[in-house]
Amino acid sequence: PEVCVIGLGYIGLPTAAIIARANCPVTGIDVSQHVVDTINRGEIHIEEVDLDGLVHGVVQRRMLKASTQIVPADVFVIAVPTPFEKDGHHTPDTSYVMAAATEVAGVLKKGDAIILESTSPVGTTEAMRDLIHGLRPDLKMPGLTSDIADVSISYCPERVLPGKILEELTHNDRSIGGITPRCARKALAFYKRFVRGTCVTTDARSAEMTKLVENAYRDVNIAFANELSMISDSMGLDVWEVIKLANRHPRVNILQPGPGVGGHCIAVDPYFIIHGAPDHSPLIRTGRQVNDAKMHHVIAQAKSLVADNPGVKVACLGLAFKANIDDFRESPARFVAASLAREFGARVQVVEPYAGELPREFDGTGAALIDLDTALENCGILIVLVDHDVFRVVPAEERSHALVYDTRGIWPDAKITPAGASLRLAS
Ligand code: SAJ
Repeated sequence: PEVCVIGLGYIGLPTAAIIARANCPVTGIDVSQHVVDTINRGEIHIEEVDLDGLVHGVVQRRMLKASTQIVPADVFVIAVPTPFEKDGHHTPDTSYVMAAATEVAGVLKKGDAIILESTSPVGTTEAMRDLIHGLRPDLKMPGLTSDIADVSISYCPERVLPGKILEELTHNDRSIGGITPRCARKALAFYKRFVRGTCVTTDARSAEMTKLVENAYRDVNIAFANELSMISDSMGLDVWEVIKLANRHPRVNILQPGPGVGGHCIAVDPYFIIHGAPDHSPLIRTGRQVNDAKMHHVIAQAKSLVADNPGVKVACLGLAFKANIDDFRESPARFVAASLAREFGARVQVVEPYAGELPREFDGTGAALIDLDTALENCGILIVLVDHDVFRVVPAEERSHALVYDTRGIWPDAKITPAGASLRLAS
């Protein structure tokens, strides 16, 4: 089939490239002319392991091209962002999905399949169907007619991990939710072309909820670890030791505390559930609050460590939202480092091997981006915010001179809380 992938971001572009590799001609649609031009040159505008080679290859073979204009196709895959509104209520914003569906409606023909991949509140796929129904009364829509529908509409979320997107797009199992079972079967046949994991069919609403539940589950579990870290701090206990020991229980598997939860998924998707069922989601809501509070706890602790040691240079290690990637979106590390830079100015340095320059919020603070060796030589306070492998392997003797605040537990020999660190300096 001819395929049209709408939205060429972190999910859409790798998906388009993998479909193209499976020998389906793909047109990728994006609102950004820059993105379209970059891809048509065989280059990419995002960083992801092995994506550049793959995109270059499929563009050269003319299996993938990009455009700002929608084109007719047999299968439409929608992978546009679904943020939430900054209205204080975290209301899900599905306007990009509906705008994409409106575009698709303009070129839709009998026999086509539409697949929504964007993380979406429960009911979005049906709302999209209703919108298209209004725009194209000439086509019979699934779930609204007892006849066989003219088009199929499904919800098939991705569940890939940034940094492993290509591998996980191919090998992860997938939930495929049709508005009707017939829609699901049609989408299943499409995914079987390029997915090696097991594809399980269900209804669209269950598939929508499944995606949200996966990320809410992880958020709540990280919140448990973060809450433990704050409890342990207050009791003078080493949380990493406690978790390591507890995880020896055959049915306990506690995640790792950190400086908060970042990225575009785990810190967002739980709100889609909370918004859909506000009276029945106290645990999920509290999980979000705990993870946000953890970041403010880290800021407060880091600030008191820096304030208690006047004149000592500070290195913040890491800005990315998690280890070994160059993604700085919604990153607690970045927020903590910027907050320190605003308060302590040029005393604060940042080490981020994955960044070429500091983000804009550091402008005017006096903070500088330095390399790891310089930080180890010049800084008497090291604040570990990201567990990049390059930080993890720094030997103890290279950092033994420094006060360490390790929010990720990467240096088990230097697990010193700010209180402990001040004590050590004083002695
Ligand atoms: N984190 C911790 N402690 C942990 C694990 C993670 O503090 O033990 C933090 C990370 O540092 C990061 C945040 O949580 O700030 C999220 O990182 P992550 O690796 O848990 O997840 P993402 O955002 O990279 O990708 C998630 C994945 N979802 C799940 O694991 C349930 C991925 O499979 C989804 O496809 C992706 O969200 C998405 O797009 O929805």
